[in-house]
Formats: sequence, C-alpha cells, structure tokens
Amino acid sequence: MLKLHFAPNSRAGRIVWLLEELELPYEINKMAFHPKDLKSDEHRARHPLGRIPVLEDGDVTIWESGAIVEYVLERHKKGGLKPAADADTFPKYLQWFHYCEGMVMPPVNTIVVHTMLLPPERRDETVLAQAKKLLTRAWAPVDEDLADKDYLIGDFSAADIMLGHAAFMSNRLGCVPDEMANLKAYIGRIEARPAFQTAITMQ
Ligand SMILES: N[C@@H](CCC(=O)N[C@@H](CS)C(=O)NCC(=O)O)C(=O)O
Repeated sequence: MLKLHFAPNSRAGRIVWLLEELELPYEINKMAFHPKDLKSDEHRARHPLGRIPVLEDGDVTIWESGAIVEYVLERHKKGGLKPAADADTFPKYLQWFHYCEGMVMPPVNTIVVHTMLLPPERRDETVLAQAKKLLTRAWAPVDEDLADKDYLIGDFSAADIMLGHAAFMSNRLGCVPDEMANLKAYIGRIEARPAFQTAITMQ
C-alpha cells in the first residue's frame, strides 16, 4: 500500500488531497512539523534534507510533491486529473502545474521563514515585504486566466492540486488581494471540495 510521510500544514497536504480525489487506499506516517521528527536519522534516510512529503510504494521512495503527483497519476491513477499530451489543455496543464513550485512557492517559503521559522530578532521586514509583493504579483496572471473557467484548465486537474493548494496557502498568508476576484472564487471552490477538506484538516 502507498505510504505517505506527512506533517500538518505542509505540502504533504497536496498528496493526501490527490489520494483522496483518486480514492486510492493509503497509510500515513504522521510526524510533527518539527526538527525532532523531520531531521531525525529515520526521516533523513527517506529524504536527505529531512523534508516532506515523501511517498513510499513498495520498493520505491520518492520525494518532491510535483514528482509524487506525477508518479501517482502514472502508476496508480483511476482515471483523469491529467489531460492527454495531444489535448488542447495539455500545455496549460503543464504550465500551471510547474508554476507552483517554480514561481509561487519561493516567495511563500521566504514569507514563512521571516514570519514563523526564524527567531524574531533574525526576521527581516524588507525581505518579507519584497517576498509578499512578489507573491501577490505572481498570482495576477492566474487570476486573469481564471476569468472564464472554474479550474485552471476548465475541468479539475492535478494542476489544481499543486497550484490550488499554493493559492489556499497564499490566501492564508494574506497575499491574495480582494481585487483578484477570480482567484478568490477559485480558492472558495477548492475549499469546498471534500477531498481538500480531508487533506487540510488532517493533523
Ligand atoms: N519542493 C519540495 C519542497 C519540500 C519542502 O520544503 N517541504 C517543507 C514542508 S511544506 C518541509 O519539509 N520543511 C521542513 C524544513 O524545511 O525543515 C516539494 O514540493 O516537495
């Protein structure tokens, strides 16, 4: 059975969400989002940097949330969540899927570091303000693209699992302004999905 190494309020939620959407059986190793668990020898043996998510599937151990999503879709998908390579929506699917870790998550990481992870005396307001500006700016093309559709390529897809999760996180950080009405409505649709609820409330 698939085994997910997980901690709450993290990208590991993307994988729970995916597995729930696909109705695949899985087990979870719940860890604390804390160095005592993530940087333990046991977890570093799974992921050299002591990060999550990590997925185990028999002899396979794989990390990087996007790679895990692709892996599960290719090896275990029970239909859908990814358009065929010759579909009109395929380029956009790839674009938004990779925009998540490529463009959106770097400023999210900086914001989390300078609001939560660093001790107050090492937090830098200038770096924080710049990251917030960058993050808000990164959402503008997504907001624009969502003007005429419910999800990133029309139908719900794994691109929504990546970028939709990042949108939810960014909104929680206060970096999705009200003027981005399409994006706000999109986040509402994401939040209403039962599989997302399961993932996001898992502790
Ligand atoms: N690009 C990686 C990022 C993995 C990552 O940094 N995960 C965070 C949680 S969202 C983590 O494990 N942080 C613990 C740490 O930095 O020590 C992915 O998408 O899986």
